[in-house]
Amino acid sequence: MSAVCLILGDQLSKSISSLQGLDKANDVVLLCEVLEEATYVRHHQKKIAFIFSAMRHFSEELKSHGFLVRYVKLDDPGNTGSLEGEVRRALSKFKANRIIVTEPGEYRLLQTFKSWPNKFGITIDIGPDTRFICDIDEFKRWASGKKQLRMEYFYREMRNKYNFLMEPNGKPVGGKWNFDKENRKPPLRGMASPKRLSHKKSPITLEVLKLVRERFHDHFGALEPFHFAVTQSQALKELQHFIDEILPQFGEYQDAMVAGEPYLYHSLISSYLNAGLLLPLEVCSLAETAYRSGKAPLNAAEGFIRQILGWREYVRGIYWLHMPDYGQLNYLDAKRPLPEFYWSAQTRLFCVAEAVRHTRDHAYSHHIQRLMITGNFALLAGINPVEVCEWYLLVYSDAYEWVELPNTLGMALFADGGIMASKPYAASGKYINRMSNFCQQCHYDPLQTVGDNACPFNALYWDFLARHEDKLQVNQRLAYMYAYWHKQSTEQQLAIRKQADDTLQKMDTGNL
Ligand code: FAD
Ligand code: DLZ
Ligand code: SF4
Repeated sequence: MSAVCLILGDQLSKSISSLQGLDKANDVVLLCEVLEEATYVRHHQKKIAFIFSAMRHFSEELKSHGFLVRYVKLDDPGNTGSLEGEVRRALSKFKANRIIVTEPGEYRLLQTFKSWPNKFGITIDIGPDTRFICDIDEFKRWASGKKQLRMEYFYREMRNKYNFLMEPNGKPVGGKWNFDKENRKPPLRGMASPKRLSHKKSPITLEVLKLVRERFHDHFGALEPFHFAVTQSQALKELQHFIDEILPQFGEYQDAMVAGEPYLYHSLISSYLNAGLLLPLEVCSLAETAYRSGKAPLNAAEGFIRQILGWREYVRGIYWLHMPDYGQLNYLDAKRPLPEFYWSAQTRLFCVAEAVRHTRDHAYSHHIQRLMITGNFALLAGINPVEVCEWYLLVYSDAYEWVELPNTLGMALFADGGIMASKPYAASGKYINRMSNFCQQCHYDPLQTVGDNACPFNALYWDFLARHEDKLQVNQRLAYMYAYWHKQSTEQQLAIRKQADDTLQKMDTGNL
């Protein structure tokens, strides 16, 4: 009897645990394009095209390595539209008596997998997701007994354990663990994104683009131009291009934002890492080598490694530590519906419109735009976390719940009350004006808080602090801002709060 080994659309790595030890003559590897996964949230068109094309290329690669592969295309006759339906069909066709999978990236699918032994009356082996550096149980052990978790301490342990940027005496290279303060320069005048690679579209990709055009044209986002890498070798080329040409500037300008420049010095590798085309340890090793051979400064290499070895592993740990309750948290009781301009980009807030345009056109915007523009606005305006999280999960090509949820619900919205972040990432227009050139092109004035042309972020920022004083004033990191707020006269406070009310009303009626 044989086994059916289900590989999900974000598990496209030959080193994935479920593929190890398969009997190539009898066991069947199943990859299936199913409507359920493409529409449980209505993913961006580029994201669907990227995943389907990468899945089809991966299936060809597996066949060339001698695996017996069953690939079900979305339009194949008989496609049941669900993973469960496709596993059922494969079990029956190949008379298999065992299912093999790797831990999925989303809690809902883990529950589905666990229900299969009962449903199918056979066993299921759920192997660990070895594409991550830190095992889920290892993270749980690290977290256990700690009153408060902080990424920085987790990151230091990972640096030590995997010996990244360490001196032989066990001290961090450069004498510091973290060069974050050197990574916050505002953009220079005329700064533009370096040239990026675009990959020649294979017949497989062209066929997928046609399918997505036909079947998902009513989903958010522009399908073309389509520049994504869809194989491991293409993804490695992009990574090498980033390391050789772009990493040296990554450090200093990580937080900068420029109109018309979605990428700047970011690596654009998250979609590849999250789909299995790249592995985190190989990425970190290349960055360390660039530093050791004098090709990249320490603040760039450390900053980049911290994102992957630190943040990426940490958010995954937080997700699995707190699910399933995590997704329902709403510490600040935020209830407003998501404004229409998160889809249409039709707003006079230039920064938000620009971030939404980048997102619509590329299924990408960089971290600071996600956090300090669309995230910050949703936080200040009190938008319902469930709606915001759904938006983030569907619009970005790198989004899966394990990474999207802690970043959005925790880091951007503070809806977990401080599990992810030690204080809300709330900021006024002053921050956006400093870190971007957006305000120069905006209808609103970042230097004004009250009045017709005042930047909406300003009054919303103070109103946010005032609204949530009962919950936030104990936070030492906000003490300075509360002291400043209390120094304002009652008249000034009332004027600012009225301005915020008017802004929210304009938002609700589509006039912002
Ligand atoms: P770079 O800036 O070049 O960073 C290098 C790599 O570090 C990334 O590729 C990514 O793998 C990793 N990384 C950096 N920051 C984080 C982080 N906070 N969490 C996890 N990994 C990180 N990232 C996702 O991969 N998927 C998401 O769905 C996602 N949603 C986000 C939602 C919000 C509200 C915020 C604030 C951040 C989110 N992030 C998400 C994290 C981060 O914004 C993206 O990883 C990054 O923008 C991807 O672009 P890049 O590859 O050019 O990253
Ligand atoms: C995102 C996605 C999409 C759009 N389509 C599929 C699919 O048709 N088949 C599949 O196996 N996986 C797909 N995926 C990725 C899954 O949604 C992802 O594996 C889960 O969300 C777990 O992270
Ligand atoms: Fe955004 Fe305010 Fe600047 Fe306009 S003025 S771009 S709304 S921060």
